[in-house]
Amino acid sequence: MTITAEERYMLDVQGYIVLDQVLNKDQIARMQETMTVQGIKDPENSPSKSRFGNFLSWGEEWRNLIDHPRIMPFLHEMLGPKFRLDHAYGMAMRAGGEVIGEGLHHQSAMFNHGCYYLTHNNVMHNGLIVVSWALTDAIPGHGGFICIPGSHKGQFPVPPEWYGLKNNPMVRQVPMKAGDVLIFTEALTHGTQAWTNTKNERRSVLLKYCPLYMQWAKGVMNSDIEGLTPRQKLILEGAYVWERAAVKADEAQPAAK
Ligand SMILES: O=C(O)CCC(=O)C(=O)O
Repeated sequence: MTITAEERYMLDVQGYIVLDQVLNKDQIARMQETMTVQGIKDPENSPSKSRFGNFLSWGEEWRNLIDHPRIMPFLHEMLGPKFRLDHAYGMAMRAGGEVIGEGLHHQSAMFNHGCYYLTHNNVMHNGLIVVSWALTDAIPGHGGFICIPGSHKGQFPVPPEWYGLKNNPMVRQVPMKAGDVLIFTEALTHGTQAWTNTKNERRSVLLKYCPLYMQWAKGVMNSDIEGLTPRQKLILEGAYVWERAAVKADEAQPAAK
């Protein structure tokens, strides 16, 4: 299975795409419940402190985010058939929090630190991509993920007055419903806007993938987790090229309950 021409065009032009309703209501409710049981509630109010990890050991539903059938064609398209999960974290934010660094990061034309987006011969090449699963709605005005659409291809530096969030006409908040998935290239100028919804937290889970030869994070992720499938274990391997196996796209996962 491949992505459609429309999906490819959107990704290339915007640097991101939102896939509607990939998780169903029951899955979201169960995942919310797990988060609460794991103590992820009333998060501290700053983007760095509101992050949480280790959720791949929270059960099958969480492990299956790694190679969910809806995202597999995007991983193949954006990273090629040999890719790896580099790091992952969740975000739980309450209204009234601060946003560190005014919320935007990554400049135009970055090719250092593994953060890049290129196309060559009709193929996309990315240093790092993000698959962000929304477990709560982020409606317009409520904050959450923001970006300058198309900036992953920018060649001129972002003007300093447009590298922050105040009165920035270039920045868009990307609205999402619980169950939607946002996929973006890390080369996009993007960030987090303070959460303003007082009724519920922002809950998102972000999985970040690299091509086979690259490692972004300091360490390799723990793959010693009970229940991981052989394909999931392969995706969790460290960076290397020689004799690395391709990640098969056509293996089914157990059907969602
Ligand atoms: O989803 C967000 O709030 C932005 C996350 C982010 O900045 C990142 O993935 O680098």
